[in-house]
Amino acid sequence: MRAGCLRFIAGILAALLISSAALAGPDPSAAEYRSRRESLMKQAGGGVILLMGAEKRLDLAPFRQNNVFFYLSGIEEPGAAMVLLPDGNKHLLFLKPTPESLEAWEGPGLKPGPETEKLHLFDKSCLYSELPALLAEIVGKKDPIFHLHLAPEEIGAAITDTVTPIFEARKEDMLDGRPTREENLRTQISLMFANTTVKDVSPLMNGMRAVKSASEQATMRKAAEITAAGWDAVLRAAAPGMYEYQLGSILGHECRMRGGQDWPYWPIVGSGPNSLILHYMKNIRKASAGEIVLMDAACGFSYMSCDVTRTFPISGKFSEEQARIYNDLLEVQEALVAEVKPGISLSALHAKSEEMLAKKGYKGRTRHFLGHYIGMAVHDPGDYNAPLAPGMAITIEPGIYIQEKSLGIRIEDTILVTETGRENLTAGIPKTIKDIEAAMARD
Ligand SMILES: [Mn+2]
Repeated sequence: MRAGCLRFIAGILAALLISSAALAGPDPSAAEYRSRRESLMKQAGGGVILLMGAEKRLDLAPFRQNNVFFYLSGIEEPGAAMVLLPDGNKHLLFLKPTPESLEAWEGPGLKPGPETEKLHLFDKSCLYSELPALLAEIVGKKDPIFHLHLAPEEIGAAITDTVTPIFEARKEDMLDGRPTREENLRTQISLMFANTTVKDVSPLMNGMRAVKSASEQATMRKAAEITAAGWDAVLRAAAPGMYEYQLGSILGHECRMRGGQDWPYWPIVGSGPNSLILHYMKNIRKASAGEIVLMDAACGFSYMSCDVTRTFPISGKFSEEQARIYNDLLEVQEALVAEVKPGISLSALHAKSEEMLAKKGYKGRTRHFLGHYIGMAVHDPGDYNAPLAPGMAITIEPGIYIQEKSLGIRIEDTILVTETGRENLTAGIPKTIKDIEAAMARD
């Protein structure tokens, strides 16, 4: 195996390789993953791109690939790495096959070889243990520019917004001080190769992920569709005396029954005073008659997220006061959704939201920004001041929070920006008082 990989690298250096255009894989999505890698290489403009997949999990839960590695390969295998060589357009995959002693427990896993290369449209696959020696071969005689992904990897429900401050605090802790996995890789590469320039591909990756391809849009629609089925079950089942976790569990069950495997974020199910806690995730309280439930919960599908909030009366009927405030918010939310189109920014939409809510008497009652980008991560990275473009996806989620009334209301939809305006992916989930009450009245 080692000799084969080294010979392959020698071939690259001599520029004697066959064109990759002749390759054809049996998995149609493999071609899209390959073209994403090619696009990244083009944007990087030379040098070696080295990207690490997620490591084997420490718990007994199914493996989940990090978003960037999945975006570029579709491969779900612990401990994989890829090396992309823009000069010559060569894609190398490195794998840590399951040891034979563990195959009976974990299954065979993905092994290096022609089958894997054909399936995933890589030019060569090798053992991960060969990677350091191969890098030395590649870099030894060439311009040592390395492109690494230096932003912390996102896995599952992890989002950069929340992960970054956790890692910062860890670095500042005198009893800890650990660098991130990415910073550590940068250090290791700098120790292995003298005079190395390291560049960060995170901004390029963020830019690519921001605009959803047709297949990504279809996956987001699917996530929204199963989310809607879950919400239908939640609204039918909701009744006084239910625990918050039971409402979340119903949504989760309906999603799993339809092939959604992971939460894009843990459900937030706040009844009564808990409706005021923006990221309340304990979900342990019993909802009592007359109370509002703010439920921010949705399904993921195949590494794409959905994000929905609905606020409903646990008894099935809004009180007069709840209805008045709810309708004020709904009017603003619907007006803002109608404003979504290419050219406008999330910041501009947020300013409009604050202005409209202030006019209705809710100045100081909003607690958060209007929305965020969404995609593989529920909060996809992106610039809130940049104009929206077709193919981008965002949430619109204004909220009103009145502490002294123990009342929090938020209404949130996942919106795809189109050429001419928007497609509200979650429009099918009841949102008007009439529709919510009708959905809750059914058996
Ligand atoms: Mn959201």
